[in-house]
Amino acid sequence: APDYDVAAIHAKWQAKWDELKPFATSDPNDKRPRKYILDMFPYPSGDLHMGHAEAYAFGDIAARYWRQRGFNVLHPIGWDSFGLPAENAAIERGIDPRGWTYDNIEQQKKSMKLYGVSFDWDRVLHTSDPEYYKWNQWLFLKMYEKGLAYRKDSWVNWDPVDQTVLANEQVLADGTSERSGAVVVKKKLTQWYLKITDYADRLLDDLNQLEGAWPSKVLSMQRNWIGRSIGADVDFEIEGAEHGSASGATAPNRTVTVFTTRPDTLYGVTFMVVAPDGDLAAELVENASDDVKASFASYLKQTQKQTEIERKDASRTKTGIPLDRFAINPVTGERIPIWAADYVLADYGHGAVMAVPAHDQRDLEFAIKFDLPVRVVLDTNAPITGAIPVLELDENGMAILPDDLPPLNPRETGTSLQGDGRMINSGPLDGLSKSNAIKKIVEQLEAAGTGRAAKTYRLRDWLISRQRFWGTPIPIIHGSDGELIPVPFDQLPVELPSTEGLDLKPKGKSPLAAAEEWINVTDPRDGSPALRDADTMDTFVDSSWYFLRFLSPNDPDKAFDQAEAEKWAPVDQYVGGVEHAILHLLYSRFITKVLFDLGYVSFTEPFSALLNQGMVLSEGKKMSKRSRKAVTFSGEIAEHGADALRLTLAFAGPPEDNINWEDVSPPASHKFLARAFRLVRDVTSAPEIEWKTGDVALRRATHRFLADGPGLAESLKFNVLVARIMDLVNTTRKVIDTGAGGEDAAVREAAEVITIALSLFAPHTAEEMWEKLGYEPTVALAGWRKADPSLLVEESVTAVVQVDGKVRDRLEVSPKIDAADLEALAMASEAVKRTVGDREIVKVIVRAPKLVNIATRQ
Ligand code: ANZ
Repeated sequence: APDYDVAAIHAKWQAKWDELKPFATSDPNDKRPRKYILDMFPYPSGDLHMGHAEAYAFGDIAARYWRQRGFNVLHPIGWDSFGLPAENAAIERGIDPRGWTYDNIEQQKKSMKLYGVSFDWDRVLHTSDPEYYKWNQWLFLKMYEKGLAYRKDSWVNWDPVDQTVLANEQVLADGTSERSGAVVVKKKLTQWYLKITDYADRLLDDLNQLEGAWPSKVLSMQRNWIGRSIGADVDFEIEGAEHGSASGATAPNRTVTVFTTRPDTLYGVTFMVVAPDGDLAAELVENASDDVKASFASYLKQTQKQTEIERKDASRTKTGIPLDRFAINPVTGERIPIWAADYVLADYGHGAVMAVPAHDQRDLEFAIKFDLPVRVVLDTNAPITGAIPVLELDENGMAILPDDLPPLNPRETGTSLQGDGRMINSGPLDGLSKSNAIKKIVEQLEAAGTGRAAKTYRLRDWLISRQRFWGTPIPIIHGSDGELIPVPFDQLPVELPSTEGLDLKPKGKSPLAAAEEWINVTDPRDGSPALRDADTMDTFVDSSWYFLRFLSPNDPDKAFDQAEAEKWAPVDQYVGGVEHAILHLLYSRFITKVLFDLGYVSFTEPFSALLNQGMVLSEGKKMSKRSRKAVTFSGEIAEHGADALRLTLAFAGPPEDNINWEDVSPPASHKFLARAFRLVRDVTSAPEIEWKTGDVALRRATHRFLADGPGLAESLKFNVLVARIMDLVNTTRKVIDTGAGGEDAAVREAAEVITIALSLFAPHTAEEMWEKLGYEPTVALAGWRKADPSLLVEESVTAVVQVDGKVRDRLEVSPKIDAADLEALAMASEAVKRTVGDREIVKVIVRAPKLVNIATRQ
């Protein structure tokens, strides 16, 4: 359209929004109800890309929708600005990561403004600002006070490229680093951990609250990640070492506890397996013969080369070595050999397994390979339904079972016996089903003090130390006596030093350790020389609570204002990529629960609803930073304008689906916007027009749209809502061109409703239309109109029913009713039935939708 000047309209309204601040949320007297709509904040690596374009389009549609519904909407943005890309770029170019980071932030901020996102620009935060990371340190110290932050020495995931440790969550399924792509190796280090495992049950159980509000895929990924297993801990005595210590004395017995999900199989245990890399294995071989020690040492070396993923791979050929030590089965008193094998993991359960080869596939393969006994204790061929028969006992007190089929032999078939059945070879458990046997054996173990019901989780504590520069310094001082001294709260933040003279290159040790002036401090206890902790925090600490900082982003005295948190939080709608399904969301949920326990918030889940937008693909590939194709955010905006781009993304399909850029058309979106724009040009009536008049069919269409819109927006069916706007534009155009014309009141009404609805998707165009319609800015706060219920009922006409020429009934029917339906309705009429009685009907004449004439013979 000649007067639809895309560039001018965009520039004009972006400037107006900066001036009018219609999206600010700081007025304390604002009485509107509240909504908190949050987009996951970006990492400032270069300019925004198409993935951002999609996510921010959807978050903005939600924010703009709720404003139209009369809500005070908090829609903030900030930057997740600590992290490795900045540091790596700084190393590459020999510059300070600060410059790179804040330059990129400026660039992205500019792009967001060009995109017309309705952020509250008065609440911006950057996690790399000391004003922000001070509160990471505060949070850390609060958790340290509560025993939720601790240091331990253990095998950690080491990224050999980035030269830093990684959390378990940062190691991909193929054993590589999600950051650098390098194969992750194990390294023993003393590191800081946050005790997320204390919250495992709550993190799991509270997912039920999110059912239906979060994508089910994310819920199940979180459940699997936490991985709760229910079973029992069983204590096995370990016989003292035979090859005594140097003094010749035999080591005393000690107890080893194993975790099992199948305590019912305790009578089928024929050996024990411990993790080669656990403390237990080291202890068991301490007094061993030189032969055992040597073979153990070489097996340990071999184990350490394996990734956790490889060790968990069930298809691998089993390996292991006997430790020449023995354990005593607590219920049978049997003496069983102890082996070390890499399929047992040091940090799961207790790092030791009671092996039941008849019923566990890994144990069976191991037993077959090393010729260890296999004893079936659950007959999976035995019937388990029906009443449990009274069993006869043989001379050994074992039950004689009325079996049709003999139990299968796993050693012959190579397949362990799974499923339910009846216990055999299990003394007092014989004849019981699996679940009854579990109940009974756990009771017995508890009574004897040799075992107890127990749970184990896949979730590990959150390792937060990073040996890198560009992150939050850990606010701990190491005294010369090894004491850990928290930096006093009033000395926070512990600020990062300047990079002058610092070599940031990764070398396995934090670059901060070499910052002489920074690292050397005095011990707060006595003024003696002491050292700062040289590591920085995992940046997922920064993003675990940022949604709260937005509520009082400039508060110098506290992390966030509790009263504001009560008003706004939790987040009503969170929007972001599914790549955060585990890490960021799990950590935020954890920290929210910690803050709840500390009394800082009154809710236990941070994000009430979650939308994972799909990806924008080009030629079937993700258009991320790494594989960026010709399609760029800035390029698309320059070519089509923000509105056409946003509309294209919203119209492409359900927001959670991926979009193939080849399948969509920004030019078509532009054409539609121009068409909508021309409607407004053709409205010739004044704003103060008398409503409730004009073309009735158009009014019905407009009010049907008003009635349906909210349901579509709230169920995030944005694409359907766009299609409905397009329909209404077409209907209105027809009335202008071939019906009542641009002066008709119904045309103005429709055009105004279209403009308000379009403000969700194409806000610049909608503002210009609103102004052309004769209103002051801003259309963003115009308000969604109420549908008139009288225009929503379907139209009806009155059909007359005559019997032998006399009117007997009148029926309200649809004008579109067909003859057969109308005849059926007429025949079903009580009045007609009464009149006709048992007379014979000779003829029925139907003129739908107005008349039915029934002739009878007397
Ligand atoms: C005896 C048994 C018999 C087991 C049986 C299973 C089947 P999930 O379900 O994953 O929690 N296990 C325990 N600790 C282990 C470790 N550190 N490394 C490797 N495996 C370990 O698995 C629990 C089962 O995995 C436990 O139950 C134990 O084997 C094994 F017919 O105990 B079971």
